[in-house]
Amino acid sequence: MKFISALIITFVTLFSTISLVSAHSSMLYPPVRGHPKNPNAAVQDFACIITPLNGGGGCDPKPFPCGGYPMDKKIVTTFQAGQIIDVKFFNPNFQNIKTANPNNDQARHNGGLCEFALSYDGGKTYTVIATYHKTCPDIFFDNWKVKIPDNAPSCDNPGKCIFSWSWINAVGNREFYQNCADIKLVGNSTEPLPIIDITRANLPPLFKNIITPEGDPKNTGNAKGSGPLAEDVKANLALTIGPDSSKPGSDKGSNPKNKGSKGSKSKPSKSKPSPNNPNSNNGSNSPDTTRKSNSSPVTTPEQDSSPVPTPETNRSPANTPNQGSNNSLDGASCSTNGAMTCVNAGSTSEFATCDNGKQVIRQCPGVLVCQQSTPTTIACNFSKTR
Ligand SMILES: [Cu+2]
Repeated sequence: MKFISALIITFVTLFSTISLVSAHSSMLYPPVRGHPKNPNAAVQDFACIITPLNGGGGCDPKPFPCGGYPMDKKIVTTFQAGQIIDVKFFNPNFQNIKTANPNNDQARHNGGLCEFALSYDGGKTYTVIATYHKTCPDIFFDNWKVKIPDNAPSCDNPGKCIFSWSWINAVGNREFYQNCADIKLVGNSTEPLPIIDITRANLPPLFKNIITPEGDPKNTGNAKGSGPLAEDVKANLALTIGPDSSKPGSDKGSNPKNKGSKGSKSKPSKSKPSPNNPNSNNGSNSPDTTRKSNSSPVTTPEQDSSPVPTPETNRSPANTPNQGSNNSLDGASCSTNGAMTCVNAGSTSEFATCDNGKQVIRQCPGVLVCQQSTPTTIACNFSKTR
C-alpha cells in the first residue's frame, strides 16, 4: 500500500484521471480513515482508498482491519446511543451526484452485502449493527440508515472506537472491502455490546471462504440501483442488541431468561469455534456463510424480556448450526399463517415461518440464535458478550 498524499497532484486532478476507468465506491459519511475527502485523515490515499483489501487495479493488498490506515489526526465524529445515522457513499467518478447520469458506471458490482459494525478495540472484534442486502452500496442513495444501539456504551479511546463498513460484492471478483471511521460514542450502558462478527470472506488467505451474496434485482450492473431495501431499513431500525432491559447481574446466571439456556458463557464446555478470537475465524466456518439474504424483518423488536417458554431441552450441544433448510420443518404444512417457530431454540439461528400453509425456513442474522418468545413469535438474540 502506498500513500501518495505528499504528491502535488490535486485531489480533483487525480480522481479525474481515475475516472477514465470504473472506480469503486467508498464510505463518505461518516468520514473514513485514509480518505481524501476526510480533512482529518492522517494520510490521504488518493490511489487506493477505493480498492478492496485484496488489492488490484495497481494497488497492493491492504491489511485487515481497516486497510491498515492510521487513525485520524483528530476525531470529530460523535454518535449517541440510539442515534440514527444516514450513511453516505462516495465515488470519484461522480463528483456531483445531482447532475450525474444514473446510468454511469459506479462499479457497484450489482451491490451485494453491506454490513455496518461498531468496534471498541480498533477492529479486532465487531458488533454488526446494520445489514443491507442485495442493493448496497449505491452512491445515488444517501439514506443507508444505521441505528447506534440504545445500549451501546460510550467509547472515547482514540483509535479503538470504530464505525466499520464492509462490503462483499454480488458480481465480479470475489473481494472484501472495508472502510473504518474513527468515532466517539456517547452512551449510558456500562455493559459491552455482544460480539456479532462481520462477515469475513473473500480475502484469502485471511478469510478463506468465498461467498457470493445476492445482488440488486433491479439491474445486473453498475448503474443506479434500487436503493436500500425497505425490509432492511425496517430491520436495522428495529434491531436491538443484547440483554437490554435486564442488566442486573449483567453476567450469565443472573438473567438466564434472556439467553435461553444457552449458558452464553459457559466457556468450558461448549465453546464453539469461538468468534472471540478474530484470528481463528478465518471465515471457513463463519455462520454468515450460510446466511441467506432473504432475512426479512426477522429481527423482531426485542425479546421484550418475555417469558421465553423453556426453549431448551432440545439444545443438543452436538447440534452444530445446521445448514439452510435440511431440516424436517422446511416445507412442512402448517396452519397458523405468520407463526414463527425456532428450529432449535436457543442453539441455532434457523426458524420457520408459516407462509400460506407451508413452513419456510429463515435464519437470524449473523451469529444470532433463535429464541421462542411466545408460541408463535421468536426473537433473534445473542449468546456471547465481549
Ligand atoms: Cu471492481
